[in-house]
Amino acid sequence: MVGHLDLDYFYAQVEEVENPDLRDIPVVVCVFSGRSENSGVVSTANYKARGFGVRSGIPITLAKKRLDGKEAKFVPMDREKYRAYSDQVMDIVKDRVDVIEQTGIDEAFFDITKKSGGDYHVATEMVVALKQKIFQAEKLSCSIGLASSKVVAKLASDFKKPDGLTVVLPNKVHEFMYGTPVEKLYGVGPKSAEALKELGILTIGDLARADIDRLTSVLSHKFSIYLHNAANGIDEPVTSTGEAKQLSRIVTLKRNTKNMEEVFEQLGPAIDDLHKKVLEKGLFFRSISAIGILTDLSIRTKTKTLDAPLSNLISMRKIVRELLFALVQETGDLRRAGIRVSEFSEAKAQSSLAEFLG
Ligand code: DGT
Ligand code: CA
Repeated sequence: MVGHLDLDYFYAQVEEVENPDLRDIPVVVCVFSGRSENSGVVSTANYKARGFGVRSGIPITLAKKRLDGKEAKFVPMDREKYRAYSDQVMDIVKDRVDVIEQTGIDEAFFDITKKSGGDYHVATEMVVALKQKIFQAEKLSCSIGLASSKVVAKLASDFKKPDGLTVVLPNKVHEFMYGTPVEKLYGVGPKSAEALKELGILTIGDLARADIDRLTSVLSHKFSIYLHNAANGIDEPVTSTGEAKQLSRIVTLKRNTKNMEEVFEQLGPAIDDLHKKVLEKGLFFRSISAIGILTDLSIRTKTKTLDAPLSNLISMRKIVRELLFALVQETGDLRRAGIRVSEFSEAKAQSSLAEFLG
């Protein structure tokens, strides 16, 4: 019982969450190269903007042309911010599945065979609840595919977007996959699609029925076997990508400022929240950072590495305060501020170390 979760128009959706006025207009997340005012490419866009032909990878100038005369918003990409949302979503998923394998900032496979008892009805209900939880906690929608293997789940999550849920029962796998163009299959890039086309293989069904020897005439043996299995809905199991290596929280300040007290006060709830998370997970951390995002959206951090792992709130607040103090000495006004902890160790191992140290 495998799921694939993909957050919808992720970067643009985060921008909508932070500024709900954007929900009704085209939103374009841009990677400005800085060479001239509009040079750079589109990272992603919301569905309103996609309706006007705005896509990932097109030049910003072209996107502006396509949205000419429309009330649209062009925002600079802010990966640190998207990372914080992603961490929070993945945390929610982790708590509700057996194993999670994160494959990108906005997507992950998960296995819920044990938690659902292998029953598709139960699993479907669990996935519905998961989508609701993510929406309630982060205001983000996602699309999920549920199936018997990763390749099928991945195709299923892509089947209905945004806010989709597609369940492919084991006896429907062939029907679901066979008519789909082969380039939609996980792992098939434009080059291999071209090679397969030479053999007359256009759909996943063609690939599933093809002789492996024919495939090895244009592709490597290993890849041929992978593809043939994948086309038949067979894939590797979900392998854990492990616990998060860092946890962070970022807040947007009420106004741009470098006043230390003002920033620290607004950061307070985020520190409390992060501390709660650290406790829940039973973790200790050795590295702690204050993050400042300036008005030009550049990011500055100050990090402290501790001699001994820590998890207590008072120390956390004190250190963040020190780091923040050092940070604002070197910057202009901050627009957003945050905190990050990393280099985790588990509480249990640490308590014995603490005992040892007396
Ligand atoms: P969707 O189709 O609703 O899942 O839309 P996205 O925007 O989530 O698209 P996806 O899942 O392919 O990519 C996840 C994020 O990765 C996306 O929000 C922005 C970023 N991204 C995707 N393609 C590009 C690209 O060509 N350039 C850059 N800079 N970023 C990209
Ligand atoms: Ca996505």
